[in-house]
Amino acid sequence: MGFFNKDKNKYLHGFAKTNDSLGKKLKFVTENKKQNKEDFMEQLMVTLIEADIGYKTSELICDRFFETCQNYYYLFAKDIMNFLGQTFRDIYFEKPDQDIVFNENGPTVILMVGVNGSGKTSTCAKLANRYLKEDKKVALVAADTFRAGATEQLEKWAERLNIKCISGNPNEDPSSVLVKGCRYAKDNDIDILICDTAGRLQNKVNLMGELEKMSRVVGKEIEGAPHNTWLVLDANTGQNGLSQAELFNEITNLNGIILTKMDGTSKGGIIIAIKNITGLPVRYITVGEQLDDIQDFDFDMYLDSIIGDLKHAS
Ligand SMILES: Nc1nc2c(ncn2[C@@H]2O[C@H](COP(=O)(O)OP(=O)(O)OP(=O)(O)O)[C@@H](O)[C@H]2O)c(=O)[nH]1
Ligand SMILES: [Mg+2]
Repeated sequence: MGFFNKDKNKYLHGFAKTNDSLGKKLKFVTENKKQNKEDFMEQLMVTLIEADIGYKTSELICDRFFETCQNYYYLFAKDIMNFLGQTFRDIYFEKPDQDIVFNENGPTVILMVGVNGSGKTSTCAKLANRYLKEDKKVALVAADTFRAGATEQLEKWAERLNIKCISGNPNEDPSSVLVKGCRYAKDNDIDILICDTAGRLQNKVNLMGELEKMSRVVGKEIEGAPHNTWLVLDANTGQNGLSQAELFNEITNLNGIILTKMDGTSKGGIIIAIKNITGLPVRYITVGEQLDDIQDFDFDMYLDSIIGDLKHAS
């Protein structure tokens, strides 16, 4: 087995459950030859919705698929999977992915936001580890001054990674901790400053207002900051993830999503739904609790996990 295959297998491991669910169900639907066209479309729709693709996007996929296929008298399962793959791709790339923003003239500030328990703090550590391996100088900011123990949690990760963590006091204004973080980063030639924030529900107006303030103050310290504001989204939250993405985006100008706990969900369809509805690209996925359990999101690999078995279809 060549290096690429090994790497690919490791990568596909992150989507193992998506493959088990969406991929296998699609294969089952497409290979079930006894059904008529209407039954097939209905089953396809149900399968897509069950995989968290959401009603609106599932309907779009079915419409596109129907349009493409209506000129064919008979379709082999392999062709159906091919058409579906192409439809997924068309929908995903309708809004082109923007690259991650890196600041050429100073520290790049990444603000991690999301609801409680989505994986923000541990993802800060995984990202830091990732950028350290790329020889970047990284520091963390513990701007979750709200939850008891949150600062210590990030400080522990920083200690493990042997990097600086800028922290505040309990209940200190998180914006003031961010200002300290930005100043430290400028004074110490930090390349990447990763800022953890407190978990907040997207419908809590005052907490969302606090996020807006945080974005504003870092912009006054470092030009263009925050260069990246990423919503950390638990892949298991299903359709609520869409509402999180939409509401956080209204307040903070998100430019990416990190999808966590992909190792625990079979519903990877949310990726297509988020991209279709919000235009936000998935930057990374996390697939476990270890520092190395973070992967770049690669659409081709993702698609391969869903329809990669099509060569075995008849
Ligand atoms: N299995 C698995 N667990 C994860 C993953 N990412 C995070 N977790 C776990 O999810 C739990 C919550 O993670 P945190 O990083 O503390 O989440 P948070 O968003 O900072 O939480 P709050 O600060 O309370 O809002 C922890 O037990 C993590 O180890 C993942 O990719 N896979
Ligand atoms: Mg946290």
